Amino acid sequence: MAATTQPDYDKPGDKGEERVKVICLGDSAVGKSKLVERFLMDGYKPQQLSTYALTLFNHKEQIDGKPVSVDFWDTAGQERFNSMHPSYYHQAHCCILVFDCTRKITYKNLPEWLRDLRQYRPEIPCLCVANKIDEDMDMTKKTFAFAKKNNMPFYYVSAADGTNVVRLFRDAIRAAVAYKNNSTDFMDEIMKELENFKLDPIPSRTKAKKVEDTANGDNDVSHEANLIIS
Ligand SMILES: Nc1nc2c(ncn2[C@@H]2O[C@H](COP(=O)(O)OP(=O)(O)OP(=O)(O)O)[C@@H](O)[C@H]2O)c(=O)[nH]1
Ligand SMILES: [Mg+2]
Repeated sequence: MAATTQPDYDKPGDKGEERVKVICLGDSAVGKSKLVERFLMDGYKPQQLSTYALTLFNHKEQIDGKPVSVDFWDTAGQERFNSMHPSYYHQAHCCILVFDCTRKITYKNLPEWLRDLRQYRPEIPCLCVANKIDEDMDMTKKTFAFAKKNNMPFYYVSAADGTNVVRLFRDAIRAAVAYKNNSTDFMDEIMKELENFKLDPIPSRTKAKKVEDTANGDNDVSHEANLIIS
């Protein structure tokens, strides 16, 4: 489905639900699209062409018993070279900032992404993500100072095996809703939770993820659209 106008996130959805917008940022091929795919479809196909434009995925979720309609916006990392269209940032309530822990340059570029984001959305919560930990579990022993320095929650994840993906996206949605409702202490809560959070070894982790997803059974994609912005 193609659309030419942006949804208005200040207005409630068709059924009166809260609407939030979550954007993904980071270099090309860090796994932005695969992370969204893993969360929404609980699927992962190794190959995929670069995202060619903007894709918008809608997802319904219950937060504290209230229905929330979330739009995940996904764009291609290489757009940074032509500078990102301001509409991408417009009305965003939360950002997932991704790097590939097997490619140092993608980590080094994070400050630039953050600078771009802050130009348009100075206050929104931003979650920092090291993706592809399945390729090298030793990466989880490394400290990546960028997140701490910028006071961001930090997640080791893998779109390939699902590690931590549900947790990341749930936190992103909760942070987006909290931001929209002017609740300021939510990020501190996430930071505290993450301090006490340990990764399990791979086999049980993958199993646990499956059980969690089945139990919740709410990862349905009700809407996907390519948004063309002129
Ligand atoms: N091993 C491994 N490979 C991954 C993971 N996530 C993504 N990939 C691979 O990395 C490549 C790029 O993934 P995408 O999701 O298309 O990356 P992107 O950030 O959306 O890239 P652009 O759309 O170009 O900005 C694909 O070949 C994926 O299969 C992961 O967690 N582990
Ligand atoms: Mg993509």
